[in-house]
Amino acid sequence: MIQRTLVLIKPDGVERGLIGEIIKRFEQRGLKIVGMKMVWVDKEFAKKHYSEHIDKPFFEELLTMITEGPVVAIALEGRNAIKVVRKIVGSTFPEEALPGTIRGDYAHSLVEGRNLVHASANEKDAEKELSLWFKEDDLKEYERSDEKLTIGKR
Ligand code: IDP
Ligand code: MG
Repeated sequence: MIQRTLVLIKPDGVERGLIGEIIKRFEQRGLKIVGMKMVWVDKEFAKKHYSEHIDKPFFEELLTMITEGPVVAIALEGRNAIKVVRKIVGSTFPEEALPGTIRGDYAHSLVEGRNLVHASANEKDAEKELSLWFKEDDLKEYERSDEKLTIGKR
């Protein structure tokens, strides 16, 4: 199934100079970048993005973390993109994340919610998050030259 999903390079990823390293991993895996921008969101916006966590004890910390600097928002497309992207990102808690994943290679502990990246968890979240972060026009349709091999027929 061809899916689209949202990835955020969180402020800690941007501030540590890991934008290129992180994007490279999705790109080289064959996922197509269909939208990308840098944004510095406010708490109101952050509350919408993290609305599912409103009752969690770490909610305030989460809002502080995601608003402490600019983030890079990326819309990715590919076959089973949601699952593939979550695998590339690795476990929420970096100490559990396997080497070879983004969190497993560049983070070692969840300090104040910082684990470099966000990735949509399922189809419903992907749809909600993509429409929050991107306008329809921001997402581009084009062909990657390798997509017959990596995406296949639609
Ligand atoms: P995910 O990002 O791997 O999908 P979620 O459970 O959806 O993980 O949590 C969203 C984000 O909230 C995490 O990526 C992390 O930044 C933060 N977070 C999760 N659990 C904790 C916690 O126990 N303390 C502080 N922050 C947390
Ligand atoms: Mg999540």
